[in-house]
Amino acid sequence: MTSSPTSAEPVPLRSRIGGAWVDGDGADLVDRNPARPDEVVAHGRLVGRAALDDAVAAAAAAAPGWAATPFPARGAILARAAAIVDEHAEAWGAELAREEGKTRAEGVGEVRRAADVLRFYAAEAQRPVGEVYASPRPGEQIHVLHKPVGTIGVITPFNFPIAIPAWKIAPALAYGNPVVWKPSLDVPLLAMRLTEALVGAGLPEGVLSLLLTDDGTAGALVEHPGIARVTFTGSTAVGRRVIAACGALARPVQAEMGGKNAAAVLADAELGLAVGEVLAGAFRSTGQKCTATSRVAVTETVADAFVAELVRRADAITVGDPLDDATWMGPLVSVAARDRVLASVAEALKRPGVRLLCGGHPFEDDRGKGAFVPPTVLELDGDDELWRSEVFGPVLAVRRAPTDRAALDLVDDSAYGLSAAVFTNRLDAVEEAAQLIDVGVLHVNSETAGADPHVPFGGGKASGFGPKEQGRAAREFFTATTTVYLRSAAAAR
Ligand code: UN1
Repeated sequence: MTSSPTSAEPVPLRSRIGGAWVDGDGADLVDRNPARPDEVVAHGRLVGRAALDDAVAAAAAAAPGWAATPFPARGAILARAAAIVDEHAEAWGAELAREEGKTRAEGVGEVRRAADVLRFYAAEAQRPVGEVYASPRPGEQIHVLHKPVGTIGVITPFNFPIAIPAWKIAPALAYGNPVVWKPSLDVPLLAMRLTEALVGAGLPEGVLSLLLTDDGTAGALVEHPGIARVTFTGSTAVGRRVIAACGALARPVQAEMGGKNAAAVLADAELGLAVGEVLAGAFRSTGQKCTATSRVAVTETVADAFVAELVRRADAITVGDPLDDATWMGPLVSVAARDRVLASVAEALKRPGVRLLCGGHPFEDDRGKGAFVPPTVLELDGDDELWRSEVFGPVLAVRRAPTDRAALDLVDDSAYGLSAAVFTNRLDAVEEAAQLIDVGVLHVNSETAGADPHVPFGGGKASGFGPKEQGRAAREFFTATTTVYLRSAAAAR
């Protein structure tokens, strides 16, 4: 592995409570580089329950003023934050790569994506803010107002340290709500950077608090009496606990959870394209996307050619330091994640009908000390745990199907329902896939991952709960409607 171009002093980490940056007084928070776990990227201490209460109180105090701030003025703050994020895209993208493990190019791309999201919601101020319906009664109109709901509890995962927070926090703020945010402790530095951008853009005191805190305090945030709604992205197991806690309180919740996304490669597919897209879907961000491609169903007539090319190209992927421009795939987020992924591959290989086509073993060179796992492809003869359970790493399972229709059925055969891809030029097969496959996002001739900022995102079944994210869909979750029957007294007489 080549050496890192930077290994700066650890950055001091701080939470933001109300209007102040605060050093925690709880447990140590050590943010390590998963490529070289000895290297500390950032360092600080956690805050606890008292900080949560302070943050919620500050949000409550700031809520009326923020709701009353004209929408265009709120939008202007988000637009300034977008500019600050863009200005720092290179530096923060490299920090993202160092703390999370995705490549520098992906890190910079993600930071720019966060800026795009902020700009989208800044522009919400220029779009309609409600609806007007005709009334059956003379002299009356029916207006539907979309109003702020109160303080939003935001819980975000490690895998998109700035983009996912942006697409929750930007709409929450745009529609007039304060935010109390608990990010993944694997990526506190980028959480601090997004907060810096929003504070630097002039967000009033108390409107956004960032809590670098433990899971216990995150649970208390979900149930805190001062929180109006909760938006969560993370695993299905944790998401279900968040949904249950909110359900008991009749508190609206938006949960974006796991995936077991599949691609169908049909008999007429352009195989070079399909291989490239499946590799990107499976191995970009080291497979750590809820939208990652972790299964492929390929129609028998093209299976030999597809699998041979897939394995040849997977084996040729350059795995190494995310800051090295020659690297195509970096490490997993942590050594613990590496051990978990390698163990699930080793377990799978003990079962009949599971064959390793490439990867699957730890690296024996320097990379063995880091959180690296090689791109791993396995072929399954039939149903297997690997077809059902999310691994959240660079592990791809392939199955052959006797017909195109059988390949689509295999794609739909999942408890999850986030994303799918189909490779074909047949319009009737696209139509069949769209009707048949129960997913929130379907890609035709492109990888299962990816989400543009202006269109709805999210899935069903074990993948998602509550209103969709992104674009205008977000408004449903971050506002409450009041239907106003509006009649003048003169018309009523
Ligand atoms: C993408 O595919 O670019 O946690 C976005 C995740 C999703 C976002 C995926 N919420 O991976």
